[in-house]
Amino acid sequence: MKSLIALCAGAALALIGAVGAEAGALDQIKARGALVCGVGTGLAGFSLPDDQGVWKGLDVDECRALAAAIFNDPTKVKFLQVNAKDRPTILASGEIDVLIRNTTWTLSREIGGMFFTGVNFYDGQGFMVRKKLGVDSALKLDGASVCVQQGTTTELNLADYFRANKMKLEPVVFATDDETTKAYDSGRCDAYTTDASGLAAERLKMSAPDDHVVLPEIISKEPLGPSVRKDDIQWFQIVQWTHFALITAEELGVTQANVDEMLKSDNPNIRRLLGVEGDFGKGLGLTNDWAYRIIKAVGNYGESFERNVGMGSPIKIRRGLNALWTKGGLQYAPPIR
Ligand SMILES: N[C@@H](CCC(=O)N[C@@H](CS)C(=O)NCC(=O)O)C(=O)O
Repeated sequence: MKSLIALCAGAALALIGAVGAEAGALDQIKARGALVCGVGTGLAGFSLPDDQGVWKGLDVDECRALAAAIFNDPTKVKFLQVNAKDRPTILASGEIDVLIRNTTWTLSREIGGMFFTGVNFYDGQGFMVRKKLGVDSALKLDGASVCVQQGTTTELNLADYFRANKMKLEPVVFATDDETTKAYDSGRCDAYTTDASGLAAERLKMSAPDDHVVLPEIISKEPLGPSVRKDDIQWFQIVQWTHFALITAEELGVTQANVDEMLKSDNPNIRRLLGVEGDFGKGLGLTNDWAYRIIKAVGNYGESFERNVGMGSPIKIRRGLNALWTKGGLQYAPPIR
């Protein structure tokens, strides 16, 4: 009996040893020398390579902010394009460290193993139609054919909305974003539906953008944010607080241009954010200047928003729900203290 207990204890210890020996995400990323970020297949403003093949966008900036926090180098990221329906499996497979791809935080996704760290863009689903269709409300789409992408919340909300309003729906479903927009553009459907941010971005791709109108209804809540696997709380916190650092920097007026000057600030909140005081970065497993590195590399959240999707960008999205909480919006970060 004694020897059996000893054997069991030995086996248990070996098991604990094996689990303990498994490197966490942060160590794996450091050993690899780059973060692997799952992004969209090409959505202007969120994740799209520019003419030189350099990835740009609001989601891309969150990936770069993570690379800056870890390596002090925002270029140490490999971008993997992930199609809508493949998101849960690719995240689960370990091929990517984090998914930052206009992905809506829902209960079923979280139950399915995608753990959302926050919301980097508050969105909602809308519709686009041709002006010549003469429709001014989504409630007038009874019997319409609607182009929609497979494996999205969009597909589910569309069915709910038509059912709830007792309208007949003819969904025309495509596997990729590109196929969906091309089909609508070629006249295959009466309407096109996706997140409002996606409508603003995809409209630019249409052969005659001015021939289309976005209808006033927003039919759902689409809180878009990064997600990670559930097995690594340190990594979860790094991804979560990287976004909070971007928000906090905006709130405190710390920008890419003034961050070096701000190191001399007397404001205790700024001193803690930039690692002049406290051991917050080390507590996350990073260095104390983690947020300084982030802001130096990509700027604060407001700067990233304006550059990628804001009124000065081709996409022209207002801050709206994505304004800071101090300006009537929902973007809010817990205190760094
Ligand atoms: N937020 C929705 C929809 C996300 C989505 O995949 N949208 C489309 C159209 S905007 C898309 O494919 N986007 C990006 C891409 O593939 O690059 C979801 O999480 O299911």
